[in-house]
Amino acid sequence: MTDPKWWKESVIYQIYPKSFCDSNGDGIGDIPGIISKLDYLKELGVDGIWVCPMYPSPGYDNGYDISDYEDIDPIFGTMEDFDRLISEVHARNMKLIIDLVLNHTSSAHPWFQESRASLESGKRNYYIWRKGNPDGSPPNNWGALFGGSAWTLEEKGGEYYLNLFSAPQPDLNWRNPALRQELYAIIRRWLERGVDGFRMDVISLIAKPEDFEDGPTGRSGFHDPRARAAANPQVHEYIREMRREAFEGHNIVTVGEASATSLEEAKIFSNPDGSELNMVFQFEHMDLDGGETFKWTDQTIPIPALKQVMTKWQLGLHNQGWNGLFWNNHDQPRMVSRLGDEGELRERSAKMLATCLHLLQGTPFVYQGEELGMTSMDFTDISQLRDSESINAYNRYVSSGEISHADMMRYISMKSRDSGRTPMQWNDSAYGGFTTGTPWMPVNPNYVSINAAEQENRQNSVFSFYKELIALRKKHKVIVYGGYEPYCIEHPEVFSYFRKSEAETLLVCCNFSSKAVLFPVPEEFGNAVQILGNVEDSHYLSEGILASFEAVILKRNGG
Ligand code: TEU
Ligand code: CA
Repeated sequence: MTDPKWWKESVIYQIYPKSFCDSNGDGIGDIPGIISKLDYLKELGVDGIWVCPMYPSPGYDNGYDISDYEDIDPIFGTMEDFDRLISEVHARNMKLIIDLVLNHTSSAHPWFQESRASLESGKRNYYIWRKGNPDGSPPNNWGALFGGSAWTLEEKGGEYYLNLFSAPQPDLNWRNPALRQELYAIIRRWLERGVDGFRMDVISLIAKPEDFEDGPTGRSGFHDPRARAAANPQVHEYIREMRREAFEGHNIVTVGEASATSLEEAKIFSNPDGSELNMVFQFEHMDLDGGETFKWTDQTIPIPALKQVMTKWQLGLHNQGWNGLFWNNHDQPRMVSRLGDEGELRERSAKMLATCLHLLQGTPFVYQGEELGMTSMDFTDISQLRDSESINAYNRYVSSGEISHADMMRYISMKSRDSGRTPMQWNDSAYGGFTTGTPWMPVNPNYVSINAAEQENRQNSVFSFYKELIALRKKHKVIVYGGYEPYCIEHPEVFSYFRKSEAETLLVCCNFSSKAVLFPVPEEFGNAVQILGNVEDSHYLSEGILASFEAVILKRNGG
């Protein structure tokens, strides 16, 4: 069962517009900047791009707080610029996926302004309002992801509104059919404009449980309500309705950000019958360093657990759903810093990580700079940070004396979203060629050696390796449609698996260790051919030795 689809055969490039390319020297990336780099993306070989939100926004959460769903924020350009982006992307035979944030709006959105104005407001039910407890405390002990309670008291009317992320991001009330219809109409208008799909922000959280019960609290003193919100079956009713009312009849791709979602739920979201979304981003592998419970530590990702989690999602969604594959995005520090090497073996480890991800089943996403092996940032001072999540956490834990300044800056460098948001490193001129002005956030000083200009035409660069990997996907359909079978799952350092179809069998071996290791060559691969690797002369086939951070892809002889 292969069920061919263009979005299964694609590789998508993620752009965080604020940090991609600034065309007018105001220090903020913009749409003309993106357009100027489309040839670079074409050269890389990607089939489409996903651009993070560019709607008008107060910018509390860098655009994930939308105040108008149907316009472009002036910091990024105009609607004409956006239309030009669509046609320039299409002219290069690529697809454009935009980000839709339908779980919440900005508190500056006119709907919320109207909703908060009075208890009788016609838009009151666009958001979720509840009375506090008799003692005046919030309705329950849920915490907001970026700190504090998930409930904010509105003086006027004396009720609390729900905000799962932060007070400036009030949650929409999906129980209200009028609200849902407004959202579907917005989607239809973007489709008319010509976009090719949507990445749907925290779509798993749109349906809230009716009871709003307290839950167990964590170190923050609050209950993290995401798993509860994600487990509400009504989410599927809403998504099915949205598909019927907004997506039907369009050859688009829909990618659900499935925050706090189980495998069983993900199967429903990405059901191959097409009744909901096309694929999901799951986060279990991202949370293995403690992120899900408390991210401000120096815990790292254990390789055996990583292999188990990836294998679970590979086997679990095979023929029953579809994985959006990623190591990096705008909410994550750089994977080469988390699991690879920032020093001498940076390039080799970046290529190993790429191999491991791109050969899995699913649609690979490349986050800007990943194709260069860009690293996380070493932040030393809070003034260098921009993300409310990190700033709020710093203020809370350092001022209370729970975590020292030095430790917190180290945790922030290792774990914060800002670590993945430093501007794209284009060349070795000032600010990495990102801007001619002053960048909105610091550029990683390693741009002098790590940059696109240095890598584009160098044959053994990370960039060239990504090109090869992306091309390989077009050549070997087994990468897209074949089955996944783990190999030596108990090995502590090597992540290895087969990809199998009737025509071809591949073996992928990725050494996540900084040391050389012995790793058995399967008998039927004795006379296999290596189709890609990241080490010049590999001793794997001949001696069963994988060098530090080595990755090899072998093709079994005779299919
Ligand atoms: O993220 C949702 C989410 O739950 C996490 O990825 C979260 O941001 C991260 O674990 C915190 O460290 C989405 C967007 O990708 C993110 O940028 C937004 O801030 C968030 O939703 C709210 O819209
Ligand atoms: Ca700009």
